[in-house]
Amino acid sequence: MTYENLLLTEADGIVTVTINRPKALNALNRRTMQELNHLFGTDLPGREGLKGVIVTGAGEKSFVAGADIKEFLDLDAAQGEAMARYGHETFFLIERFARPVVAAVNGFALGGGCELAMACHLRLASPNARFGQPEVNLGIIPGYGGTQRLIQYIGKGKAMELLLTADMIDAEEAHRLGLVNHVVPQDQLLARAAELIQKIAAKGPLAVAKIIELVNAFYRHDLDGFAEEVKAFGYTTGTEDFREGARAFVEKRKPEFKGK
Ligand code: DAK
Repeated sequence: MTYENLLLTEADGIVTVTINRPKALNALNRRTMQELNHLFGTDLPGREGLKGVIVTGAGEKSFVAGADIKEFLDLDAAQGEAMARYGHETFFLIERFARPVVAAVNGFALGGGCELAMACHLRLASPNARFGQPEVNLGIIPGYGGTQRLIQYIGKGKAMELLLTADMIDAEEAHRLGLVNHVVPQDQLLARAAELIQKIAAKGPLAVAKIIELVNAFYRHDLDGFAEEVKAFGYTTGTEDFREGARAFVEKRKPEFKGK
């Protein structure tokens, strides 16, 4: 697939994905959702040497200002449901991706933009970032997981308030509530996101993938997270990486994990 709305760069094993529709404040139109789906579902999973992915928005004003409102003026109920299903599938690909995905939130993260940031594993935000779910202003509800993931990060009471009032919160408030991991000056956002991924890349990759799976399992109704942890612990105990990690500790050296 050729990417029209995503800019992709790769350095030191990290792929940076920039949503690139600055004239529309990087709003997610259909094409951009298809590109994200293809990227996380097909292009990136088998990529050799991939340490992690950074997701950001073009320019200094906006991460993603929502789904593209201009595209859903004529939607009917069936089309809306199909779009939501596709959006969920796409954001699950990100949430369940086996390597860390870090959102570098460089401005507005509204509606679908806030939902995209929440589907990532970690969030760094610049001080000008603004988060919100303003869908009720348009007479709709969040359709890309916002009613579910916002509760996971900030709890029911505050999530209910933001979803019902459409209020925006700034980066500091988002940090205080636990929606954002760190607030970082805008010119350092991508470098700090890369540092975070490099830090995780030094750990056992199979264990990292399992942790992502298990943290997500807590929120799934079809899985018992504790039972999954028992199985995954057995699995990681049986890996060469665990033997290397334990041996390196005893020998007082850095481990060299092979992902086996
Ligand atoms: N979609 C399309 N264009 C957008 C946009 C958006 N979400 N947000 C901004 N733009 C465009 C503006 O129309 C404007 O374009 P021109 O008029 O110049 O052609 C350009 O970006 C610059 O925006 P402003 O001139 O408004 O810039 P300001 O600095 O004055 O204001 C703002 C920035 C972020 C406060 C403002 O643009 C704004 O309120 N934007 C809309 C925020 C919003 O309501 N976002 C949508 C949330 S609802 C669904 C699944 C999910 C969703 C929907 C359906 N289905 C499954 C069916 C999700 C919905 C949402 O995300």
